[in-house]
Amino acid sequence: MPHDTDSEHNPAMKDNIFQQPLNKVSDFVFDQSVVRVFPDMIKRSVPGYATIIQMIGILTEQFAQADSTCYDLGCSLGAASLAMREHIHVPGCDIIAIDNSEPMVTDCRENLKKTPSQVEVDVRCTNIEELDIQNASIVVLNFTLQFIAPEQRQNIIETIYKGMLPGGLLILSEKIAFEDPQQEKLNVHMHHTFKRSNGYSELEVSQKRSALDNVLSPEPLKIHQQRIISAGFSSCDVWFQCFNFASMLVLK
Ligand code: GEK
Repeated sequence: MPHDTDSEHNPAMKDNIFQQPLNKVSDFVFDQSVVRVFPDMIKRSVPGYATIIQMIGILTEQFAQADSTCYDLGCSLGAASLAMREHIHVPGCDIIAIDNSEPMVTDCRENLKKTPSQVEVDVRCTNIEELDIQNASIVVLNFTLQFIAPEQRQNIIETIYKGMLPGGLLILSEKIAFEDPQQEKLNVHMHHTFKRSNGYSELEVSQKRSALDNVLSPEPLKIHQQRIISAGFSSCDVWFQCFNFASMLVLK
């Protein structure tokens, strides 16, 4: 009898990482146990994630330039790369996908192999703090910059700006903070309510929050916009927001 023991590549694997009470909650890492449940985790944790991925595809049709490269920085399992790949219809346009988690990169490569495409995707295991960007028509930072220490973020945004072609698009999606404490409290509460409505228990929500405390630093939209404009980009605005999750379209 065929028996499916290969749960590692089963996209339907449920995230129960924080289900049991832990004596000590360690800092969150993108290891094999996270990779295994990642599609379920991100769908149940980030409001609007599927919409954002779909729109990355739609935006790619508009912004991918012939003989250029599209970058997916912090690519995880390659959802944004897959969306871009499906919508690149210009000649000579390829994709570079980068993540510094080895298990993510391994499974990302497997995912990309599942569907044939003429568009080449080069998946690299690298730290985006050591970024080399060249000839880019599109750069995607889909919930990745939030994991970089705030003091390193300006440098990364400047490196991206320098490597982008005129008319290029940066898609920056982030968990955000609010300057108004009332808004901060309400939006964090609504996000947690969203997670509870997706089946996470109060314990799971609170243990995950502790695990991310030292690892994920949300900033207010104003800080992102100032950083982007001071790097040289000509325009930046929010095209999607749900509670404390937002995505910006940034034009060179
Ligand atoms: C998606 N964009 O599905 N260098 C490279 N990668 C990094 C670094 C770094 N310094 N720090 C973190 N990462 C994806 C979702 S998830 C978002 C992005 C989330 C990687 C990390 O290994 C992980 O795969 C990804 O950034 C963040 O559209 O889990 O909330």
